[in-house]
Amino acid sequence: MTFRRTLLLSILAVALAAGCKDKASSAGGAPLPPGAIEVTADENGFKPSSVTFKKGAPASLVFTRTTDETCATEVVFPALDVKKDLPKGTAVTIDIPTDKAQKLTFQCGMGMYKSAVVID
Ligand SMILES: [Cu+2]
Repeated sequence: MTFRRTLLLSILAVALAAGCKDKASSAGGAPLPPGAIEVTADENGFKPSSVTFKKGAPASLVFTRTTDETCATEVVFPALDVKKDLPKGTAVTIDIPTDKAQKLTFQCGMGMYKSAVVID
């Protein structure tokens, strides 16, 4: 009884560890395209709250929402007329135009969390 229980627990532990490893490699293992910057949406808003891209270079933001405790379930770029849902745990890529120097903002659906994208 005790032995079987120990065995079961160790099998479970191995399975969990393997599961974690798989998750980490699929999430962190995918290489970001050139010019991509990761942005996290959590209970404090967007992180980083300000990013800078070089004019003329490829640029994109890869958003991942990490919690349900946030209003940032979508991201809005008013100047680009872009609005995208941010499903929890799913990377959402938004291409940033860098043809001219400018400052863009992105924000949550209600405009509470605001962040800046500077192209220069
Ligand atoms: Cu909000």
